[in-house]
Amino acid sequence: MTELKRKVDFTLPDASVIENARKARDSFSRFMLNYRFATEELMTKIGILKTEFEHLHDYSPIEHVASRVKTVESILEKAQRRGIPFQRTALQQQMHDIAGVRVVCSFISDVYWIADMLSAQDDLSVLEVKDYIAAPKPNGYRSLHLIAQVPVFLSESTENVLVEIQIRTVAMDFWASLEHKIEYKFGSSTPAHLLEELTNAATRATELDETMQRIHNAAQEKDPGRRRRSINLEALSPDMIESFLDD
Ligand code: 0O2
Repeated sequence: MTELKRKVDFTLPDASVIENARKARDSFSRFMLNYRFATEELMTKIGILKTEFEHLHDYSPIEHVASRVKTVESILEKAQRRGIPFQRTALQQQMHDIAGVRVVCSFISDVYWIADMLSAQDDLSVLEVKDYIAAPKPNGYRSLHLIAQVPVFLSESTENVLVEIQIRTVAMDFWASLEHKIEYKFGSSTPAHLLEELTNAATRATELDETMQRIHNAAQEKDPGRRRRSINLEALSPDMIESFLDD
C-alpha cells in the first residue's frame, strides 16, 4: 500500500511538445497511407493484365500477386543501416521499397512480359531496373526488380509514390522465401554448409526454370492459336453475331 500511495514524480511535457508529437504522428500516418494507395493502384493494374492475358492465351502468366507496406520498425532499421535520415523527403527519395508488390509468374518469359507491359503504361514511370535474373546475387538470389513511380490522385493533390515491384518465377520465389527464413533465423552466423546448399539449390532452380521454359515454348509452337476461354457462340443467333460485328 505504501508503494501505491507514494507520490509519482514526473512533469507533464510542454503543450507544444504534445502538439508536435500529434502532428508528427498524423503526418507519418498520412505518409504511409500514400504507399498503401500506390500498392492498391498497382495491384489493380496487374489484376487487369492478368485477366486480359487469361482471355487471350491458354494459360495464366501470373500465379499470384502480393503487396506489403514496410512496418515502421523495418523502415527505422533500414534507415539506420543505410544512414538515411528519418525525414519524409529523405525516406521518399532514398528508400525505394517502403511499398512493395511481388508478382510470381510461371515462366521466365512472363517475368519480362509483365515488366514490359507495366513499363509501357503511360501513368507509370519505371525509374530503375535491377535484373537479378541476368545477374544473380552472389548467394543465388534471382528476381527482376523495378522501381516504379506511381501517381496517387488525392482530393487536393497528386503524389508520386515509389514502389518496388519484384517479378519472379515460382522457382525463384520458393528459393527466396526459404533463403529469407534462413537469413532471418541465423543472420550472419548461417552455417557454411547451409549457405552452400542454398547456392546449389539456386542453380537447380535456374535449371528447372530453363527446362520449364523450353517445354512451354515447344507447347506454344505446337498450338499457338489455342484459346483458354471460348465463347459459346451457339447462344447467339446469326443475326445477333452480325449486328455485333457491324457496330
Ligand atoms: P522484405 O522483407 O522483402 O521487405 P537492401 O534492401 O538494403 O538489401 P536494396 O538495394 O535497397 O537493398 O534493394 P534490393 O537489392 O533491390 O532488395 C530489396 C528487396 O529484395 C529485399 O527487401 C528482399 O525482398 C529482396 N531481396 C534482395 N536480396 C535478397 C536476397 O538475397 N534474398 C532474399 N530472400 N530476398 C532478397 P528486404 O527489405 O530485405 O525484405
